[in-house]
Amino acid sequence: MAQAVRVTAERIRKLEVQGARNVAIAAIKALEALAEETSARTRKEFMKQLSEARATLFASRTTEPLMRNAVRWIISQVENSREENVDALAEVVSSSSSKFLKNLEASKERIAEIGSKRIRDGMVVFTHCHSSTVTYLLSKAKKDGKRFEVVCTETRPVFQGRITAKEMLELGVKTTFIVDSAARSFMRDVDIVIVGADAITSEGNVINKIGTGTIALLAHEARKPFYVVAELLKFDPATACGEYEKIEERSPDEVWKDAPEGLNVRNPAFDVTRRDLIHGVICEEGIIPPHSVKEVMHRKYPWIFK
Ligand code: RUB
Repeated sequence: MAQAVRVTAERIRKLEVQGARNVAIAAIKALEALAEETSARTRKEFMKQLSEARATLFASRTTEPLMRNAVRWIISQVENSREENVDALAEVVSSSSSKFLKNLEASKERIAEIGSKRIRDGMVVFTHCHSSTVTYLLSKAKKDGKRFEVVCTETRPVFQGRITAKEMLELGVKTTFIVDSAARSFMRDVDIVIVGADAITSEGNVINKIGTGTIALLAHEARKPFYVVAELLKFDPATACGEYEKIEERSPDEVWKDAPEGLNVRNPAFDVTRRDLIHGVICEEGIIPPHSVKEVMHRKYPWIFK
């Protein structure tokens, strides 16, 4: 097993790399490193190494279809190539990786461009956890001269909300930091809720950090618009074939390290937000209703269904 892949998978597992986009980017870079350092002498050996890398990366976090789509697509480009020479195959990994990363970057820019228009002067924006897509959108709004405030949750058990809070402060955005269970108390004072996504299912439900589903219900109760910002490649094609998106369950130690013996401590990392609670998915194709994501995928990324 290539060292770069092993190290990356471990960093992803430990949350040293966090958020669906960053996880996907790290996995792509690990494949690039594998291709650069490969000891394989034949096409067969190289394909075996790629397949082992795929299994290791997929196992690092369960609920990350963007990472799976990226790794699958890059490996499929190698499979489709007729090259026998390992250097040439490594070059396919490198060029496909660059192409995927470029597309990911373009999507991020487009999402920020579209989504930042929803931020109006004087708004209070509520967000949960840390989504690099959300914070990039907010930084674009700030650069465009919008004046807004942010309320963000700390996001138990591992406090990714602190990353969001620090980024917002660095941007010069007035930010209020709350415990997750205070969400309802603040919902009536905000104007819009914007969260990221880890996965979008074929029904248009969204999977994001645990607590997102509750926040969507609170937004519904308070009649506040609830938006999800996500690259379309967070869609999981397996859900169109009947699979459920698996929800990663992490170590109970993250919740309570020295919990009393016999106590059942559970730590699901994500939850499902039903599509009827979502105002719109802000993606690279515009703001679309969640139930139409699958159709848009058929048009824009048909390879995903193969
Ligand atoms: C992060 C999380 C983020 C999404 C989207 O969870 O739920 O909202 O991954 O992030 P964790 P991005 O911290 O467990 O990875 O927009 O950066 O892809």
